[in-house]
Amino acid sequence: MAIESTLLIVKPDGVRRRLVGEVLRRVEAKGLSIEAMRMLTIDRSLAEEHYGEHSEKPFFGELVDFITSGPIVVARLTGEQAISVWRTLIGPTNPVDAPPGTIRGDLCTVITENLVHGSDSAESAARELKLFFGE
Ligand SMILES: Nc1nc2c(ncn2[C@@H]2O[C@H](COP(=O)(O)OP(=O)(O)OP(=O)(O)O)[C@@H](O)[C@H]2O)c(=O)[nH]1
Ligand SMILES: [Mg+2]
Repeated sequence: MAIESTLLIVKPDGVRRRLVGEVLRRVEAKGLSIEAMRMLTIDRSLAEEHYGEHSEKPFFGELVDFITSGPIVVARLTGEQAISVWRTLIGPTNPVDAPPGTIRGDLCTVITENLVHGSDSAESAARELKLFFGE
């Protein structure tokens, strides 16, 4: 067993489209535990820090505009190999390529408005959980 924790974000499109419950239903049905959760609207400086690895990319401005455009839901998920399990539930970055059965494959079509975020490694999970939950 390798119990891990990871960061979930339901992005502003997910909140606007009333898909928070649908996302959390899938998380819980899979067997991950929601150990902490809150809703907030993030400012540009937190968004730029969270997505710092993409600061030189051409889509960075659009990404920061979008993630700060309304309330998001953040949660700490814990369970067996939670980091990769959560990424598998989400599906590939571009919803056009995401297979049915994944959150992005079932529920969205546009790469910027791809509904949810999941930490992509143990290092990212530790860094991102500290940003949003201080631990
Ligand atoms: N317009 C555009 N947006 C992109 C592109 N690549 C990534 N993004 C956006 O930037 C976000 C972060 O990119 P990545 O970290 O590489 O993708 P990800 O890990 O699947 O997505 P997150 O869980 O949001 O971090 C993605 O969720 C997309 O919304 C791209 O080529 N074009
Ligand atoms: Mg990412």
